[in-house]
Amino acid sequence: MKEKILEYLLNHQGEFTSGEVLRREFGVSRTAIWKHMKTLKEEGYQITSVPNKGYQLTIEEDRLLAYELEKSLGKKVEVHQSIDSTNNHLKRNARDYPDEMIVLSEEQKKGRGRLGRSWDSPKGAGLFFSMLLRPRITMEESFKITGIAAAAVAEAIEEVTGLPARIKWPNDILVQGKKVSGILTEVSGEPDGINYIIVGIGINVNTPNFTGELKDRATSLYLEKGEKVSRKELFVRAANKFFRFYHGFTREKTLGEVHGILENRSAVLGKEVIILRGEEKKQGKAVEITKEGFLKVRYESGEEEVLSSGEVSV
Ligand code: BT5
Repeated sequence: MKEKILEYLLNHQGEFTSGEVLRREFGVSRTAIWKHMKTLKEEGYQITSVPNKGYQLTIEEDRLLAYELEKSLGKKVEVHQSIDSTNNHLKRNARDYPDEMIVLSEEQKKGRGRLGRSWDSPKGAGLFFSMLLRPRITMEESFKITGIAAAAVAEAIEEVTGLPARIKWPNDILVQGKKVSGILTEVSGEPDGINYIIVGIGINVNTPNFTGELKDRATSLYLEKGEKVSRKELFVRAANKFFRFYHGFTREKTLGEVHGILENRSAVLGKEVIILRGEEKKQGKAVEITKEGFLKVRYESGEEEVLSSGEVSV
């Protein structure tokens, strides 16, 4: 019912609709209408109510609306105004939510990076979302999901903004050498089979500035392009691409075209890199992105190593 009322208001933007009209249209009491309006307002919809006139919905530009995103993607989408972390939210609800469900939030109070690091998620300017996946793959294969997400985000950024997006293996997207997006893939399961995977993606879209430690290392699409970028368009494109690559992978069990994207867009390939493992630091040259999406490095000794995860700095 709530969705039906929302759709009605969306179709009547710029005008007031009285409670009585809605009551007749949907055959529910005015108290029920009032309660749905209250819920919609709590969900972040800007609804003005004026006595004797009724309700009016105003959609701000580039507002993320679950109803609209669901239509564009054909998947279940939830949009929160504020949340601790979209990854945490999916983890808490993994049992009840459908496969391929997507959760976005306008801000995150405890946005997470890898290894207990944090992800800056200020209100309204970015895209912070997580996807719940239940593929029939092994724990080892699940590593490829990060590469699939990175390829999708990098291509989507370039197609929507025209900015060159590079992938810093394994989970960062850079524009002009600065981090614009990060991916956090979390897996629940056993070595031979997984329960679910949560892929969380953060993109600095219209973030106006960065302070502190992020000042020199982070950037946003707005800062690089010099104009605002549509979060809606970027999200739909990135999610559609992700699912196209992901379905190809679960069908074929290979990365397919994603491998080429990881190679061509790599920010580390052919470069001297430092491999960080806890306290240990090793220097080597990034020589290959393998068909599995792993990074092959060659050390000064001539010894080579294939990394399936980890931390690399250029
Ligand atoms: C990541 O970790 O880059 C993964 C980030 C994933 C964020 C998404 S948002 C939706 C979903 N819900 C979550 O709670 N998380 C996911 P890592 O490689 O560990 O990088 C973390 C480091 O990036 C931090 O230590 C900072 O140095 C830097 N950083 C933090 N916030 C940033 C931002 N907004 N832009 C660029 N760099 C940032």
